[in-house]
Amino acid sequence: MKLGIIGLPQCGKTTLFSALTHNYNPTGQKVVDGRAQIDTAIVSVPDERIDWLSTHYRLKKISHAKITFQDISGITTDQESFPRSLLTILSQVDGFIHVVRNFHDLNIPHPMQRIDIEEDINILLDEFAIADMLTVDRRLESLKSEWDKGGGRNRSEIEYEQKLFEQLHGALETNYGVGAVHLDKQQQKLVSGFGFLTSKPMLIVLNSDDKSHMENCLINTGKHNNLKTAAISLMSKLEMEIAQLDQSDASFFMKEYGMSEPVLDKIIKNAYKMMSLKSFFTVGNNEVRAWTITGDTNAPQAAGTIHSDMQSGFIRAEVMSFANLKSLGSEASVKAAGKWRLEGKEYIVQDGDIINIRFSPPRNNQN
Ligand SMILES: Nc1nc2c(ncn2[C@@H]2O[C@H](COP(=O)(O)OP(=O)(O)OP(=O)(O)O)[C@@H](O)[C@H]2O)c(=O)[nH]1
Ligand SMILES: [Mg+2]
Repeated sequence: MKLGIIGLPQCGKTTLFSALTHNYNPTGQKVVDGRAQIDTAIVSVPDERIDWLSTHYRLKKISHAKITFQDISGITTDQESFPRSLLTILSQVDGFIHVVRNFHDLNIPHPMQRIDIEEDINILLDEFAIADMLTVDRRLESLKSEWDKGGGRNRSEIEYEQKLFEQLHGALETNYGVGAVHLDKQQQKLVSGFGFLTSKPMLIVLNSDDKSHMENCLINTGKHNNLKTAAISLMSKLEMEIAQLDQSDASFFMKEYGMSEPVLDKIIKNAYKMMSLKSFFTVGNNEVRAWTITGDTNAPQAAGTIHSDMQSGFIRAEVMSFANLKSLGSEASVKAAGKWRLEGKEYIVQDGDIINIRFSPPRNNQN
């Protein structure tokens, strides 16, 4: 799972990135087109359930689910379109954390010399819509030349794709994101490789400098319809300073400022909710491990996140819920209460499921 931290210049992206990833080493830095810079760090998803499981099963090795954060700078208000390499980076993330400036500081220039949350959000959404429109139009052009040339693909296939991209064009023209267009499985396949920016979920983070600026999170994204957005407010600068303190000082300051949880927990919780993500657990090979899946993942697909052989050779999933295990105290009691289940291919994995996959290994690995 990769989340890109984006926003207008000097809105606080790097400050938030530092607060989120303070305990982790950046994995690398890439310079894109001179102007943009990308920092990457992989962090563990905090989850008390996995700690409980490791104590319960007396397994020392714990693997949390992982999230990659990328601090993506280089989106400006004075460029006609995104440089190609920046667009590639943006199109490869699973979701955006869109930082919006909500702090007042005369020493830090705002590109438009004013603070206006909704206007800033809409500037960036406009840029995303334009970038997607260019991609759609480029695809339509290449489909047209494919049609004109003849030979190659079946004409009905080309026509089918043309209709689809015209539909996307129409949606973008009327300020609907690509994500608002209902696509069937075949259409999703045709569209997925393009990484349309307006089809990705976006968590809007108002970067405030004062608690009083944090109250109202209801944001009007104006003319942009049906985008999958959610908004929260936080004080990135303070959060970054707190992230650098030791545990007891951090707790003191968090209490002082009425913060109920660390910034990493808050961001991840909201990102999971917005993207309908779930965690399931596996226990075995001396290890308790958490895995992240999207909301509608069935048992074989979940098995595939562990290993592709488990998906292709999927037979059944042994399932019990974390809540049942915790409240009943042992696997035997869960079984005795009839809450341990064998599930098949259609089963939609639930958040907190503890799963053991039964599968037949591929033939070439069998003796
Ligand atoms: N007063 C105040 N300053 C802040 C706050 N958040 C960030 N800053 C400051 O704003 C400046 C810009 O913050 P960055 O985090 O570097 O912003 P950025 O979005 O990464 O900037 P670019 O990468 O250059 O686009 C820094 O000097 C921060 O210390 C805040 O809540 N209040
Ligand atoms: Mg920065």
